[in-house]
Amino acid sequence: MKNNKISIIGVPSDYGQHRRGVDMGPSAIRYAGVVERLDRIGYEVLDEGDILLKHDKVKKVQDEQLKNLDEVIEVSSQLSDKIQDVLGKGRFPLILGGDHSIAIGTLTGLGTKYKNLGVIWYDAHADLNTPETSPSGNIHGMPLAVSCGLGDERLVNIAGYAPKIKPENIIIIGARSVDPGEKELIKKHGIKVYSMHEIDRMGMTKVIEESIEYLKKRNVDGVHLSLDLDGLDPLYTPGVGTPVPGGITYRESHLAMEMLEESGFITSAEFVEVNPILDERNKTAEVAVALMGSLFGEKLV
Ligand code: 4U7
Ligand code: MN
Ligand code: MN
Ligand code: MN
Repeated sequence: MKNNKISIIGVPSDYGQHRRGVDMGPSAIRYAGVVERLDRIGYEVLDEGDILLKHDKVKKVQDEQLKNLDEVIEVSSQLSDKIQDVLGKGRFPLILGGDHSIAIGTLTGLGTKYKNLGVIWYDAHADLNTPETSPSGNIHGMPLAVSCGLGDERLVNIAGYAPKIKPENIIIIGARSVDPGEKELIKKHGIKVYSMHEIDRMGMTKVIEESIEYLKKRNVDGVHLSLDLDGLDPLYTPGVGTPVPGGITYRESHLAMEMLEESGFITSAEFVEVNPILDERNKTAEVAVALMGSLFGEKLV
């Protein structure tokens, strides 16, 4: 990374989905040695601690199609403020989730600085649902749609502006569980998707080369990597709430991270959906940290 100063922000939120435990993700990733790992590569790492969640942890469902909406809004606003603070200090924001609804806050904060942000969404899912199309009502299935200005008004307008990103600046990598409404949005907005089919056919090398070319042509002023650990096959990352078989391998994922680091292109990153309760001996958090090693330029030899 060009920026030698990393700020780690933990977001212990589980409000975007129904399974308990993903709020422990930031701790699990810290125990897996994230600070030491990045420190060893030569970065100046500052752990900014966790976003403090004021709401009590007993979940009250307000709206079945937008579960825990008030809490998600609260977390998003706080995270957006924190990210603006970190960007103001000229540091690289590295966000640890928490479920993927936290990306609403991340992209809100980033959008205040980057007016043409590229987004690489590494995920088994497209996270493009709206309250109308969502099969679950879980907001972790909605962050990309919300950030494009689609969905509930209160979510879309967090921090008083919308949209946060442009659909044509998004690249989804690893998709294999996409709902009908999401497929429509992908077609309608021409969102670039490398599903498992393209990854199998083209290989990860070509997928990342094309992705970098695509975003360069779009003249992006920054690139955010949003990595949902369920993008990998559950064989490697079992500790996720919505595992889908037939996913990206461990080595393909390292290759992707290594190539993104070589591009010198990434200006922020988040690693989400690590759920220690569903995990096998912190395996998923360890994979997250290993991938961060590659993303931040750790060399094999
Ligand atoms: B994640 C789902 F229906 N699409 O909306 C939904 F399959 O952040 C899953 O990618 C969403 O883990 C998964 O509930 C959200 C479902
Ligand atoms: Mn997912
Ligand atoms: Mn996701
Ligand atoms: Mn999930």
